[in-house]
Amino acid sequence: MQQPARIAIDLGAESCRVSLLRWLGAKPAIEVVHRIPNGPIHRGDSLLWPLDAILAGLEDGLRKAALRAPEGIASIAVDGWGVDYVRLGPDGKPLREPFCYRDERTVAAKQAADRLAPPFDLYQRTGALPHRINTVYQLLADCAGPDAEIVSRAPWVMFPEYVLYWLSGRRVAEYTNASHTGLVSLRTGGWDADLFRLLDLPLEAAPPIVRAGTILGRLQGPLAKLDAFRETQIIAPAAHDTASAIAAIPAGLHSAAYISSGTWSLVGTLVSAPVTTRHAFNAGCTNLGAAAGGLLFHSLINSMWVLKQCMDGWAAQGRSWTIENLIQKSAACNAAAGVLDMDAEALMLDSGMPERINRELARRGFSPISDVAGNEPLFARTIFESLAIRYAAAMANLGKMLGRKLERIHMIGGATRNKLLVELTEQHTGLPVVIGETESSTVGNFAVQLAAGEDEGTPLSPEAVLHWAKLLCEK
Ligand code: LRH
Repeated sequence: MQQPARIAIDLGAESCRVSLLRWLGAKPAIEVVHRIPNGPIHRGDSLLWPLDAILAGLEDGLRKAALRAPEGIASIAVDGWGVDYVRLGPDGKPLREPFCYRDERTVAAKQAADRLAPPFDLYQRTGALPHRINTVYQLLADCAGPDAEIVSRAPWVMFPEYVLYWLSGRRVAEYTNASHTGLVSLRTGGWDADLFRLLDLPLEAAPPIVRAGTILGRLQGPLAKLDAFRETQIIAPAAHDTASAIAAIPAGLHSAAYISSGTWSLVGTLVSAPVTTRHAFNAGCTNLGAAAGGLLFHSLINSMWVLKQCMDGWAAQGRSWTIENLIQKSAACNAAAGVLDMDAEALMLDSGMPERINRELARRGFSPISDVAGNEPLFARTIFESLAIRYAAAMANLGKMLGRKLERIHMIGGATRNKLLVELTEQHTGLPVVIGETESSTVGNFAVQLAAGEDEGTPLSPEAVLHWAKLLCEK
């Protein structure tokens, strides 16, 4: 039987994409039909996401996709970056533009929370590394903010699930994404009610948790009137984009690691049981839900954000570079200017990135790079080299902690197009890199939709997800 068309929405910090999967006989064809540039915006002292512009862009994308698939679209699923959320008013509409996790309000919120719930205790309860960006610290920052009266008890929904809610009318938290809030119990897989109580966060404001592959219901609203969307179901995929991306790897991961690289790099592997030892905590490894059981055990490494911030700053001064050009020219640099600590807090923040890099270089005893036209490739080379060194450290730690021999690395996401970073990664880790999908979150999103359609109502089978991932990755 001919497979019907499906749509995957992937929300990224740099762009949001609407992609269409159609079948030519038994052969799948995935096309990105619409791309919406994205990035956090400054409003006063706050760093927010332009929610209305994202939704308007998604609507345009869905209309375009409908025109391209007159045979009808069976389902739509949405994944996106983790930790951020939308607060809803009594009318079910957003109360305000959602905060970006990079907003510095969580610095104080985390310090206060650490006194009530020590980070290592939290880690052992939830498996999530208590990173300041986690939802829990953002919810606490809401309670200390100027509009706390209005927002602190208002219902919330994670960002990709907000789009699922916009499309289906159902407010849920999908498990893989919920696990990144820092509020899900490792033991039960549900919200940790004691933790909510301890931190004085209202549990009633949190949405019910559902598994990846849950069918939420029919598409609602004006789009549902389009012919192609008459029968369209809305599915919760692995809503955390990283869990979707890993679901797109067309191979078992027992003796392999993954590097999912974009704004952030995630370096890790799949484990069947959580690892919450002191060593794992000190090494900065988190345990987050995977699409079809098990956990993603990885380090979260600040990544292309640093270069993108430099590129935006240079472009504003008339020194525009394409990423392709920058990679090519940086390959020709003899060496990096030094090794950056990619985990340094200063490199997580926005604006003035070349100066931040120079301060970091100086702090580590290296000479700064003069920020003048012509030196951009040296900045890029320094970032790539530092990243590859950080990847190698993460890989060495991973092997030791798990007692597993990791023999190869599956690279997915934006870095698959960065030949220099792939080469540097092979050099520093001493392992072969298998290049996977650039749009891996989209492919994993589709794999989960297809697997969910097979056995409605039952938990996703890892074999079914792998089967579809293999088929979708065949070129
Ligand atoms: C990557 C990602 C990552 C999170 C971060 C907030 O897009 O979802 O897995 O840790 O964004």
